[in-house]
Amino acid sequence: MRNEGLIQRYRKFMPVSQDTRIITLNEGSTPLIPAPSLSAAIHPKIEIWLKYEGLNPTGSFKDRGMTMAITKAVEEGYEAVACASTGNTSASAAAFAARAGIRCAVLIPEGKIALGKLSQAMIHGARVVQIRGNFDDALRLVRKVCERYPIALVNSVNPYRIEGQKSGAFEIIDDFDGIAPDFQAMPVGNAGNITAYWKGYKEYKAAGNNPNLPRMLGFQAAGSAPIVLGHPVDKPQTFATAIRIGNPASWKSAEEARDESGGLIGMVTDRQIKDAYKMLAATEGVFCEPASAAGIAGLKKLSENGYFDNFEPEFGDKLRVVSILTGHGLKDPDSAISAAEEPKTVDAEEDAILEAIGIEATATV
Ligand code: AN7
Repeated sequence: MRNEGLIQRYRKFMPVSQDTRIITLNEGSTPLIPAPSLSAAIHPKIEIWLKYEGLNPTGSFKDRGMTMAITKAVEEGYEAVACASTGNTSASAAAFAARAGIRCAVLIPEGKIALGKLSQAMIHGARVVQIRGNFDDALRLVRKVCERYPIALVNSVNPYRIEGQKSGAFEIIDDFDGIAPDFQAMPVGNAGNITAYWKGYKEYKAAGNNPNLPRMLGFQAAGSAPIVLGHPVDKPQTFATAIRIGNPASWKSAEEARDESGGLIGMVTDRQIKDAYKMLAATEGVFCEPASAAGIAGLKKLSENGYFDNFEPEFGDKLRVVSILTGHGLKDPDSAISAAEEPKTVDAEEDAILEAIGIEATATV
């Protein structure tokens, strides 16, 4: 059947009526890819699957929430939307607003968003404002402006964003023929996504689709880990700019997801994130952006600390773990180029090429 987007696919779980004009880019239905090399490298008892959210239309999971948020903004008569963003929300908001034919303004922290994301917001025609401050400053400001003017706020504090994003959990359960994974690992920034997935798993269970629920494993970057530290971080730092957030809006509901599921929210260093980012690309052929690799970095850390030794699989012979790869690697080419080996430049001659590739010039096939 043709993919008509996630609102249509999961219509009975979405706040729409017969008359709602659905604004969609055919988002969702992203692949769940097995990761045998990573699984073997991380723990013999676990089976890791990658939910490749980078294959959404604007290259990140934000499209799930945005189709819903923009659909409702249009239904409620708004002619403009706005958001604060570390990049992906702005790209998605700009695209869906363009599709709906309404205006969009985005506030981003100056100099701290990946090139691909900035290019998206610009080409879709959003009014892009860079502020001399961080994401938390931007969110505070845009909330104020949207309270005062007829502009819909499309950050994940908008409840429709969560409604759309919960569809990721439905897809995972459907792909596993009605069983939720034992664990779900993911990055945590503003904490909307962990909130949404947990809501999705619970709602789908209540509707009789899955008998079980996963333990939610969220990971923040060590320089931006307010939930782990238990207090806001004034000057959040991390090379994973998508999750450079010091005061998450959905802090409380992230803690609920953690506690109700029997999971945890931990932190990983930039070094650990970078290693996981390279490992995903080099051993599984899956290219995600740095923040997205925080889930895999976290799994590796937990495994090294003996965490998985405490659990036995309930279904099947391995513990099933889904890691949400929230954004595509092409969002942030600068990070890839700086993390990988530089290309060699040689003369246009056979010998020079063979030497550069590492083949003996005298060898014959
Ligand atoms: C790739 O775009 O907050 O915990 O403004 O882009 O739901 O915030 C992005 C967040 C993870 C964290 N991975 O998700 C924004 C923004 C990627 C992201 C997160 C983001 P939340």
